[in-house]
Amino acid sequence: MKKGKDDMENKLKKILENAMAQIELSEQLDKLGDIKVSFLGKKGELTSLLKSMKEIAPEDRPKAGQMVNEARAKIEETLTTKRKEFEQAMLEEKLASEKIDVTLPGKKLAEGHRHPNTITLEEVEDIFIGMGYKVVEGPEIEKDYYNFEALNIPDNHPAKDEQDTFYITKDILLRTQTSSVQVHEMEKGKLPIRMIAPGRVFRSDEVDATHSPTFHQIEGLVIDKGITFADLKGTLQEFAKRLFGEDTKVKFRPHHFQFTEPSAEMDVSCFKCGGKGCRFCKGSGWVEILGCGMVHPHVLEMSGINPEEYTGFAFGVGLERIALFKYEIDDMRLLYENDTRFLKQF
Ligand code: 2NM
Repeated sequence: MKKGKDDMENKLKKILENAMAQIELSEQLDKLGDIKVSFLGKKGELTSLLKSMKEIAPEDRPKAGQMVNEARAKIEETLTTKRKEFEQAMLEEKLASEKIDVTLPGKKLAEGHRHPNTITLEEVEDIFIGMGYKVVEGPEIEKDYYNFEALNIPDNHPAKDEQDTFYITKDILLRTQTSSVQVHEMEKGKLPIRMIAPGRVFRSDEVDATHSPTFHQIEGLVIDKGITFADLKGTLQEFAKRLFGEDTKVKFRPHHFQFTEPSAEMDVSCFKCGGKGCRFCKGSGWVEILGCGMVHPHVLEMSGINPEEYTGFAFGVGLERIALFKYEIDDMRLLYENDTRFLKQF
């Protein structure tokens, strides 16, 4: 005797219960795929049941078929519902984890700032640009000629010793001053000249509170018809007032440089004590700030400028020296160590 549809119905009920339970208990999305295969796949339980249809009495088959189809539909529907639940939960989790609270205070960026050397340099540049000068840069590696010879410091001259530097070859060296940039500018033959040449220079010095084998200079040069020492004094006095304050006084002491004649050093009244004398100016009321002079006729001549027609003045100032004064720092090494505890103060 053929098996009845009741037997089939029981089996179907079990399969259905089993499927529902598995779907209900599944914890991951990909688990649902496995469940689908194990019930509805080619070798799945429901498919096997369908294959045993021939054991059922023919008159019961339509009903049995219908029951199997309903079961399949039920399983599919439940799988779909569960899949949507999973997807919704995953979406909610993702949204929660990516949520941005726009009312929270922003994260502060650690913003850097210019080095005290740079601040000072830009201030000096602004002063001279305001007086019609241009800023010119040149190479740190120079020919001996541009660093010494063209500046009236011939080979074997003792002045060369004072500025001993680092040689790359016998004729190529690290510049000891930025005057070399001015020689290049003079050689171009475009007059008049109003320029400053800032940049790194090198000397074979030992490191201490006021010396370093590499530091920065700003050298200035003016060449035009009828330039006199009065122009030099007026210009540098104005520079000192702009940099250190309107009440600053200046004085010029005779000095010697190879490339200028006459030459001088300029002192400014101590901006700490106003000239009364303090620890900072060692009681004198003055601090030395720069060297200067009228460009030596031989220097002009060597660069192709006629000293009968043109005259000029030049000056040189150490950038670090000014920065140390301006910010009342007592050790130059602090400017090179890049200790942020120090740098943060500016
Ligand atoms: C100084 C002092 C005095 C100077 C001279 C020249 C040039 F190129 F015209 F000859 N440039 N800079 C000069 C003059 C530099 O530094 C203490």
